[in-house]
Amino acid sequence: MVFHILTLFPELIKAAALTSITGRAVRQELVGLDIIDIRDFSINRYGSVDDYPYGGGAGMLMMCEPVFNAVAMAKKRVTGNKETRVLYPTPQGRIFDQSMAHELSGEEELIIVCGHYEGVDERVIEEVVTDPVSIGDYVLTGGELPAAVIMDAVSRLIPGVLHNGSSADTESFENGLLEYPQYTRPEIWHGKEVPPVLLSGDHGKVERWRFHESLKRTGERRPELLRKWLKERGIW
Ligand code: 4GS
Repeated sequence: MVFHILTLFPELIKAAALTSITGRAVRQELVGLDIIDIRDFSINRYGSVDDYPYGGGAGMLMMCEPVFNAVAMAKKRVTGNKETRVLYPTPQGRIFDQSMAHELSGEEELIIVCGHYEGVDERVIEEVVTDPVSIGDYVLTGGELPAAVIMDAVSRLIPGVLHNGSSADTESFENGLLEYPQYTRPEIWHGKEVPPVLLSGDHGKVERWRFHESLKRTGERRPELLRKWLKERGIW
């Protein structure tokens, strides 16, 4: 997987993507990271990439031409002549979730355009963006953190990125349920005991307990997820 990230804040993308497991994946070349600084595509001598919105109002908008030319550069760097999806983080996009992470992990390369300020001129969005995507219903300062979220969630689904083989698919959402609680040493901490079943050595019993805890948690904390899970199995 190669991510082409278009941004005015390359340092923010580097800090997020080159740390921890995603950083190791980049160093091992399981994931490619191509950061394109939109400022390099300014079309005036002042190096500006933003301008005032027509019709007035607060803040600045990113101009068409630098964004368009930065996307053209990213497309030139895509290996072969593939149709590459161009993601644009925005609260107006499709809500990003684990199933979308799986869908995107099947792509060979992805381009993510990070808007900053109040956003990007609508005309260039219409022309280049294939997938407006939202990481949730709140307003951020830029698309860099959403891009980092998407890269993180997608990268850990790429074979070899997680060393402990199966850990990606036992976690929350992979089975449509929240994850069961987990414990490590010591056996008693602040007077609280680790659930004895986990010390029993009976794997079948442990599995059943974890499944029961997953169902209980999902019902308590995310009842809509539990309903969906039950419906998919014809139980609701
Ligand atoms: C989100 C979000 C977001 C919106 C970017 C205002 C700068 C900002 N992007 N999910 N302009 N939530 N974007 O808040 O994806």
